[in-house]
Amino acid sequence: MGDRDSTANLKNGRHYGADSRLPTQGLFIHGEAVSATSGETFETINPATGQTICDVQQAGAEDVDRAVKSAREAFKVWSRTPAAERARILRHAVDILRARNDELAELETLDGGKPLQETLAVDIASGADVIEYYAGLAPAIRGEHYDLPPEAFAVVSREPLGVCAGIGAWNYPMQIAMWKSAPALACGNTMVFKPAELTPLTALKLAEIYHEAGLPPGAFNVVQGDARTGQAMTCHPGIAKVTLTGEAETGKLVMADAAKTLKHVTFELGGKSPFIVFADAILEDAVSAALMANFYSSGEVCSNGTRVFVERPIYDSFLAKLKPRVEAMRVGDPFDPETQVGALISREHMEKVQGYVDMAKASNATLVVGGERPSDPALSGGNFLTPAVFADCTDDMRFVQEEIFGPVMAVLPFESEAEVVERANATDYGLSGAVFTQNFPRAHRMAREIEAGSFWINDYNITPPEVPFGGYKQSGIGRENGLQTIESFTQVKTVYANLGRFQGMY
Ligand code: TXE
Repeated sequence: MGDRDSTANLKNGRHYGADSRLPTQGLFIHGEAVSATSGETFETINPATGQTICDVQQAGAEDVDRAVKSAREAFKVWSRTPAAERARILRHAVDILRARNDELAELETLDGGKPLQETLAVDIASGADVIEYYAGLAPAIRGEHYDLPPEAFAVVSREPLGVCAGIGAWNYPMQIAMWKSAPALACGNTMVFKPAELTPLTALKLAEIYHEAGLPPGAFNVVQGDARTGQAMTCHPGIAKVTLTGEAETGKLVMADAAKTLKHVTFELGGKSPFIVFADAILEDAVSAALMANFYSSGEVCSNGTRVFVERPIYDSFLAKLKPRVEAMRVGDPFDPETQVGALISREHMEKVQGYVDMAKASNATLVVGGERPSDPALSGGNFLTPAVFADCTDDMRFVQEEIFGPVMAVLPFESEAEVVERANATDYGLSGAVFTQNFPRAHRMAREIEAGSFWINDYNITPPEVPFGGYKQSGIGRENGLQTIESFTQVKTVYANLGRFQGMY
């Protein structure tokens, strides 16, 4: 994929641009780029132009088997590597990631259509921070000793699981690869990772960087492909755990396949989260946060607060302040540093989102702004939609109940705290939520009452590595980040030692 960070490769100061074309991409197995044996390829398309970036080789079952066998070999070495050494290698990878932040951000923008102003600031950095966090924890992974008088003791140790499968979604491709591999590798596991077929490129860079940092060959392998490749992983007997980021329906399919060999699973799935604004909120902050909670990454964020509940007394003023802010948002070329709303991931996904917009227009909801294809002919080849706001929504509307995963905000009035809690929880999802209020007791009552794995008070979508992230109900199983995640990438062994003679019963 082009020469790495050689300045000669820079074109107007960039490694990648809207017109970048790359050679065919393959897999990364046992420390090197290799070709798939399936013979099948698929294209990865630039969402902002509709142009093909490159062909990518589809990994078949035999390729997955090769990757798993390589990872099992690597596990013998990596699981026996001292934790301090594992930490050093992971920290070296962090240094390389940070040094190559801009190059990797440009590649993420090329492949995913997200604005460079986002990928430069968040996509690589938020992953590198998590790798750094787990590198720091690796040497602290320990067991316990129990003295069992008169002549025994027990030792409880934490051991890695083995080969883990990471399966990523397309909205934060490299961050997801880093959030899944960091705890896995810190705990001494090895990983076979499959990025989403719509965004295959940056995971290969992560594999190269891990290898350059000193990870043993096979400790982090990358296979490419669609659900078929994913299924070859979730059914593979050599995989001990599956960690998936994707839709809830995909989670159910993966859980069923993983069950056949009783694999450990962690799922980060979809959401339709409540964003609740009380009359005593700082209105300007609530409006700014609602914009970020609905339109960041063109709305393609699982934890977005897409059901915006506004207390009746400020309902009109909230909308009055919101509308001009949305109208002013800059939709366009994601490589333009001024662009705030980039392209949706694919033509198919854009049409799905447009379908929800049309559904909302046909309902009794009021279109406040947006939901159109931009008029600029230069954008006609890309998957662009202007950010949409619908007001006067009701809970029974399909676009209010279902995850759209695009720039569509639903605003709903409410009269009381008890009412909004009941309505906010009336969903099969439970990923996130937020409240904007200056009333301290009420803020904490809402945090307690809302059924979600992450809840923000007067903020939104802040996910530091120290705290766990994940969903209640059908938004997921398990957590990513935080201390608890060490437990989901290790297993506990109890060793009981008898210092005396065996005391038989017979
Ligand atoms: O998901 P898909 P997408 C969710 C987000 C949205 C979805 C969008 O809410 O619902 O992800 O991402 C592979 N066996 N989150 O469209 O289609 C597939 O190839 C094995 C939540 O990519 O579910 C891809 O790599 N694998 C998240 C991956 O699963 C299968 C944050 C996801 O595909 C498979 C970001 C199968 N049967 C997005 N079917 C969070 N909660 O943190 C598909 N795949």
